[in-house]
This record gives sequence, C-alpha cells and structure tokens, in this order.
Amino acid sequence: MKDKIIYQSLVDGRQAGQKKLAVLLDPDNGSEAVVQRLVYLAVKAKVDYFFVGGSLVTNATIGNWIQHIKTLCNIPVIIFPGSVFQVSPQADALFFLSLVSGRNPELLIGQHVIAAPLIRQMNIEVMPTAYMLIDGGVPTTVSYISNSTPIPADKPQIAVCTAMAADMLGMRIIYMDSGSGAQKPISDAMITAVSQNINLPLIVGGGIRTPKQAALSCQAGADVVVVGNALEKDPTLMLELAAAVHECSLPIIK
Ligand code: 1GP
Repeated sequence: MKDKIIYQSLVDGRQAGQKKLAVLLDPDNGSEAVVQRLVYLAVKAKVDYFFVGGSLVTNATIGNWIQHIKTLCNIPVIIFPGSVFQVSPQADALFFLSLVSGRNPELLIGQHVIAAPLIRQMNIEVMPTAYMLIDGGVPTTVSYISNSTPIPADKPQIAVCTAMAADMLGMRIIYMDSGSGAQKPISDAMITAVSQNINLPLIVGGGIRTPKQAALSCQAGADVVVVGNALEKDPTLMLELAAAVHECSLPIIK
C-alpha cells in the first residue's frame, strides 16, 4: 500500500488552517470534452482534489476514466466509492468509507470485507473514513441506495457523538455529506460542533452551490468543501468557488 501522502496533506491542511476545495466528478456525466473543460478550469482555479465516484455509477470503466484525468493534470484523484465496483488502482487514494450514520451492516463492514483483498493488491493509499449522511431536506440517491436514515439536520449532538465513536474506532477522516443535490447544505452549527470536538480532517459536502455557502462552511470548521452538482451545471463557477474557499485559510506565517 502507498505512503500516506494524501492523508498527510489533509492533516497538514487542518493543522495550518488551510481550506481546500474538492470537485466531485461523476464518471457517468463525463464526455471527454466535458471532463477536459472541468480539468482545465480546476487547474486554473488551483482546485486541491478531485473526488471520483458516487452512490450509483453505471460507467464500468472507471479506471480508464481516472487515467484520462491523470493524463490531463496533477491534481490528486481520490476515489469516493459507492460500491466495491468503484475501486481502481489508477487513483492516488481511496476513501475506505464506513457509513457510520446508518445501521446498514453492508455499508458499515460488509462491502469492506469483499473489497479488502482487492484493495490490498492495488498500489493505492487507503484512508479509513467515517462517512456521515446528514438530512439535506430531500431524499437523495445516497439515502435511497444506502437504505439508511440520515442524521437529523438539527441534531448536532448526534453528529458529534457519531464522529467521536468513529474516531475511537480508529477512523482517520470525518466526511459529512447531505448527499448530492441536497436542498439544504449542512448547517454551520453542526459543522462547528463536529470540528470543535474531533481533531480529524473534516470534509463537508452536499448542496453547496455558491461561493458564499462554501466560505460559510469553511468558516464553520470544514477543512475541505466538496462541490459536484453546481459545477456540473456551471463549470465557470470553479474559479470563484476556489477563491472563496482558499481565502478562508489562515495566513501563512513565514
Ligand atoms: C459530495 O454529495 C457531495 O460529498 C456533492 O454534493 O453534488 O450537491 O455538490 P453536490
């Protein structure tokens, strides 16, 4: 397994107060021209990571697709797998996600047992990640496919206790998601509560559509903000989004 290069960048970012933007790329929505344009804009905007995957992906050649992105840029590609079919050695790292907000054993440990021997054979960095689904106001693909109940949006304490348990179980990243296309992004109060109580890199996504919202999530305590849908609709938003996120970083003291 590869050294912890990507994970270290997340830890260093959190410690230094550097805020980062991740762009979620959906392998099902990617003609070559569309991907090329998104990558071009991401390089220009200094996007920090690409996340690739989703709860329902029908593209059977995710590895080739990642390879294509890798030939276009140096932005690290991290797999955000919805299932064992989305594991590929072409990426730089993989979120080894356990859906700790739910009580579906398949997504807590079942799929992991199936994926573990395959992943071991791949030269890929594996990042144990607590994935917490938060209610975003509408049913999302992830809530439907995962067959799990999201954490209520107005219960930050449940989110804190869930993240605390995940930390004690040895997971190294907290990923709070209200699901792609969520009506409401995760509240600032919930982000702050988790960020103040758990000292692990905190990734926040779902329903973030504007630079202002991205900045608010960073100010509340997110270390990495993830945007998917909004950039699929308007890729030119990338520059403003990245600027809004990066401007929330603490100044670098030399
Ligand atoms: C990734 O679910 C998010 O964690 C992405 O959500 O597509 O709503 O930006 P959006």
